[in-house]
Amino acid sequence: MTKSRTLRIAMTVGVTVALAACSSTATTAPTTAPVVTAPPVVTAAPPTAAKVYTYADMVVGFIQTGSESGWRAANTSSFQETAKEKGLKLNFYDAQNKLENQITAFHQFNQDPTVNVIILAALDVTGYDDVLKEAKTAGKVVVLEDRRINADASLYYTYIGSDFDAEGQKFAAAMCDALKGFPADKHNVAEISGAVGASAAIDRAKGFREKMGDCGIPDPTSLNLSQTGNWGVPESKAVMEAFLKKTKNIQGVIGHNDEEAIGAIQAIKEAGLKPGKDIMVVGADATADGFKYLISGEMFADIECNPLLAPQVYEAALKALNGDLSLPKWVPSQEGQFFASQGAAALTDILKTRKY
Ligand code: GYE
Repeated sequence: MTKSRTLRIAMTVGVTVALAACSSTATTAPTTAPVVTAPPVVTAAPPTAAKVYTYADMVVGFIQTGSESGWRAANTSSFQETAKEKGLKLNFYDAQNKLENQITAFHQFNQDPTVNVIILAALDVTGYDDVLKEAKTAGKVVVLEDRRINADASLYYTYIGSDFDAEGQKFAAAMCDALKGFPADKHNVAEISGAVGASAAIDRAKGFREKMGDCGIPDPTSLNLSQTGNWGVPESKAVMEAFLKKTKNIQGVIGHNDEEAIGAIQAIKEAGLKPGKDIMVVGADATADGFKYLISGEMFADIECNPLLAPQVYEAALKALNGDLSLPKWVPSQEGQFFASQGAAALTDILKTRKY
């Protein structure tokens, strides 16, 4: 047998032995079965079922804008009445229309270990990032109601509120309808806008400008006929008085809420003009006060904005407490619009069915 063959055989035997040795426990049955003590069976306690939150467990820190309008009063009532109905604890804070107050309250709710849900009606579209991040770190559920903000969507669960851009487009469509009887070159519309910085005002103004061209309405800003009325009657009346002192060549006015439209109507009448005839007025919110001016014919149209958001908002917060994050980042409110042309009797009947 040649040397190389002997070497090959030796090598084969060596490798075989090595493999066998590696798996010796597998091929050589032990002479006595080793006593294998099975590891102790740990009967883990059944996983504790995750807690299922109910409204009784919900403690809400609600940061309201203030009490600037009939719409706001209805919005506040919705949260207070629904909290009682559902048996949740509501810590209500009125920021008196000051952003700094909202930030302070938000921080305090973040520090309160009993609060598990924070609801914000934002005065402004910016300025909340720090307190939102603090809330996230503190594990609070945050829901935006009424107004959207410009913040990272991961910092809140969802926003429940109106499509204000769509409302602005409804302003324009209603005003185009109202001006049908006016010459094409007599479509000058004044704008009394909501509080500066509020998403409701920003987006209603934007929506109006997207559609005003449909009937040749020039941009109120280009006519120097656009100014905030800060959601209130007195300031809006003064704004309209100033507009009318500047020019009588105004055929329409939009108020971003009913109080602003009513202030404009008061100024129009005191200037000896007839609202609903000389100057067409469109408001928003469709509150009981707005309805009165639809019924009298002094307001041509009122664009509805739903303040009764509490049931939806509390339901969303409870979902989040129970880990259900399936809602979209925005849940738009459902709303319509009303016209003087529906007639006083029909509008009076509708008003009887409304809560605000
Ligand atoms: O139109 C106005 C209130 O954010 C939709 O704020 C709300 C607006 C509403 O002051 O009346």
